[in-house]
Amino acid sequence: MGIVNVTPDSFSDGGQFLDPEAAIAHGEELAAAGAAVLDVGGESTRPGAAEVSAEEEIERVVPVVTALARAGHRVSVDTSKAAVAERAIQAGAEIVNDVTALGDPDMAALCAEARCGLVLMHMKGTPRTMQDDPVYDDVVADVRAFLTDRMTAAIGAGVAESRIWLDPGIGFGKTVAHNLELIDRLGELRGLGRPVVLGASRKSFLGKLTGRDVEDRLAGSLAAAVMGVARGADVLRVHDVAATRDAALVARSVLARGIVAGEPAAG
Ligand code: HH2
Repeated sequence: MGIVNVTPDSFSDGGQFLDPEAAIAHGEELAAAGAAVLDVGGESTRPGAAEVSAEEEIERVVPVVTALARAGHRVSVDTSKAAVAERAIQAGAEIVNDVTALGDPDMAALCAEARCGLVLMHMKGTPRTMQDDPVYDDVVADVRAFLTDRMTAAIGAGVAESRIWLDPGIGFGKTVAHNLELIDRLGELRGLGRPVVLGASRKSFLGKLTGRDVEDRLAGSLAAAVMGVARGADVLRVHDVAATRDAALVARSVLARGIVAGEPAAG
């Protein structure tokens, strides 16, 4: 999943793709580099980010979703507002990526009606407050319980279970230790029976671990992606699609050793 941020203030590429033409060209590049899904977002969720009205978000994302969907790409819309999701779906988006996991009471019914995909992500608190000393009993158990509850709510509102993806929300109300534990124990979320999305690309825990600024976090991002693949991630939400594709392919090839092309399974 390649990230197309149509925002002035995203943490790593804010302002770079606010112009629709630039965002569309960027989406095309990510698709050519191997992205299977283009995730178009018009509101930053970084800690402390300013809120954006639905009208403003629609103005940012709809032209980009329209162009990328028309060009034949599979598009997801990264929004927590049902009004924005509705317009993006009309414009051709096939997936709603909701970082609030149905925080908008109209979101589940909309997705049920539209028969679109739905990504449910865990967040503790709101983007404004989420990094204020997050505490968990057991971060993986808490995230798993939250995602189970949100998945039940989505299904109850008529969303087909087969259309749901789950995401632990790396960096959303988590310390460095929480993020590392979630990646290491990602397999426990796969136990919920739905594809697991991992979004670690360029995030601040990588900066804390490596001492690198946001523009120098590719190596750290790739390490997180490879560990995610090793622990069972099905979808990687990333900025650097070409490099991540190669890293993920090699990691998956190692994991698939012995079960490719009729070779006998290694013991
Ligand atoms: N992370 C961000 C935004 N949306 N969606 C999912 N499913 N998973 C994530 O981990 C995730 C997400 C934050 O990253 P980014 O879009 O690069 O930055 P910003 O929120 O500042 O636009």
